Amino acid sequence: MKLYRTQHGCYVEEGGSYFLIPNATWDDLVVQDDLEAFCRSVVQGATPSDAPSQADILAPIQSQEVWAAGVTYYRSRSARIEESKDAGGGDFYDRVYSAERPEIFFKATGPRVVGPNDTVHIRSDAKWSVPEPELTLLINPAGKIVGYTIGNDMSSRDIEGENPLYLPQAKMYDRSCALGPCVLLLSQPISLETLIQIEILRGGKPEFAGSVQLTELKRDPVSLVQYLFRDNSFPKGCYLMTGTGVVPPDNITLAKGDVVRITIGAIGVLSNEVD
Ligand code: DO4
Ligand code: MG
Repeated sequence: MKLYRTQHGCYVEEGGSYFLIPNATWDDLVVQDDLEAFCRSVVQGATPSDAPSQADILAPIQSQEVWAAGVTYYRSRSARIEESKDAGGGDFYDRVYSAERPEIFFKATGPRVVGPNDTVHIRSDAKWSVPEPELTLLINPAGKIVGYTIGNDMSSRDIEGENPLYLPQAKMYDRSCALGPCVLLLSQPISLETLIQIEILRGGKPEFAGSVQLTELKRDPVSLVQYLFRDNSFPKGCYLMTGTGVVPPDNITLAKGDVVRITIGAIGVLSNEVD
């Protein structure tokens, strides 16, 4: 089952049919004790609605905060060591990769997040910007993972590489985060065979393509959530991005007009133009 937030309300998709959920905001859904059971009750005996149009699909977020885990894949560890070596920051990334405590940082509020029909943004003071394709967890207020979406953790690598203390500026700015197109509701963990694929298209042609399988994720999503919820409460639930395992080669930087397409088979495709 998938959940969509649109201009005309929230929909459950089940077996290719769409069901409008009457009088429910996105926040109302995320705070359900058992969201999957609630959505099943919406579908049972209901008449399907027309499918929402692609143009009406919004980012699946309202009051939720977005947090992100970092250096959870070996590829991310190596790329950060390399980008920060002149600044003497490399050792931190190696240590956090194997430490018990993960790197978790605040990424975005709802208004800074874009959905599939909006543009992601490159900071005006950045010279080296990349997308980060990340499996993203939807977590309810009780700390349970209730679903999965696709995330793009837009990052300014030159700013982050200059000094690790600049991380918040490299990561958090308007339209630095894309989520969507929907949330896949799953009460069991998503398959480790899940493949995360990314393409950067320039003038319609592939400029970069890469992929990673979830088996490469060093941290268990449940343990990342437990760290996030230590002494932290989320009355409207939250999102946690689980880190990137794909980093483009160092000569690639995003440019205005590029299109970033991220695919996770069981969820869908998150496509955003860059501006
Ligand atoms: O430590 C810097 C950011 C790491 C990150 O965003 C990632 O690994 O995905
Ligand atoms: Mg990231």
